Amino acid sequence: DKIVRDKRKEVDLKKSIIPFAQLEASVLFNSETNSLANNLKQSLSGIIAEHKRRSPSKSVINQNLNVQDVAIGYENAGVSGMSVLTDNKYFGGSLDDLILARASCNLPLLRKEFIIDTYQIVEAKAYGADVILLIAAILTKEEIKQYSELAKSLNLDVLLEVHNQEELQKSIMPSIDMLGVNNRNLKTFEVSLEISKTLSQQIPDEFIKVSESGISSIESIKELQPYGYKGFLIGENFMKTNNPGESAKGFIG
Ligand code: IGP
Repeated sequence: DKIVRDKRKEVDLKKSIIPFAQLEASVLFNSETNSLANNLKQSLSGIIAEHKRRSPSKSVINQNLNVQDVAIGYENAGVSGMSVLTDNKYFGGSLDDLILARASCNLPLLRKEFIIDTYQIVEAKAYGADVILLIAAILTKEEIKQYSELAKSLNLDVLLEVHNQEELQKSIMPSIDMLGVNNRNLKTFEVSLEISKTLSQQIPDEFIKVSESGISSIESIKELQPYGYKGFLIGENFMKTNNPGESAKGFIG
């Protein structure tokens, strides 16, 4: 669809400016990784708090905050990890946001991006990410395998996002650490926690389960825990407030 086509153009343009080999060189200076998967296993809060300025479903969420303050706030609140949107066109994010978050906190950082090329994975590592997101809806099984194996070789954790059974079936492979079930239908933007509940039974125990999107209360988390969810990706609910860190604290207690 449109997002993927725009992303293709963006990545091709970047490759012409910073060649792959040059990008790879900067990775050498950034070999340490902070594991989100381990944090979720040790069941710290389980909350993966997102930095998101706007979205196609909601347009503006919050344009007044700076990412450093948000990162510090989330870390103080005791979240298990932070997600940083780096897509500019649809979400108003950038790689600068990732770098600034990296400089401001020690949380495991997820690069939230539409990954369609290995270039973006090396880039994620070079800009300080610890985890990448792979979206099953826009990748073939072979791409999921290739991209997740590259990520593992760079010491990055992999969060694979699915929305239905078919996507889940093609995505189950050993190079995936965490399986994220997106409660939001990316085509209709409709949100339902039932999707997490239904798909949970089909996720093998060796994968850490993460529920994504539309989580707006502690009750939602309590509702999902019996289904085996250890991670909860929350964006809008925190970002729509003036102090996302404080809002996250309210979810952790
Ligand atoms: C966060 P919410 O409803 O709490 O703001 O959702 C996160 O799950 C959502 O931003 C997201 C997303 C994505 C964004 C999930 N998968 C893929 C962009 C691309």
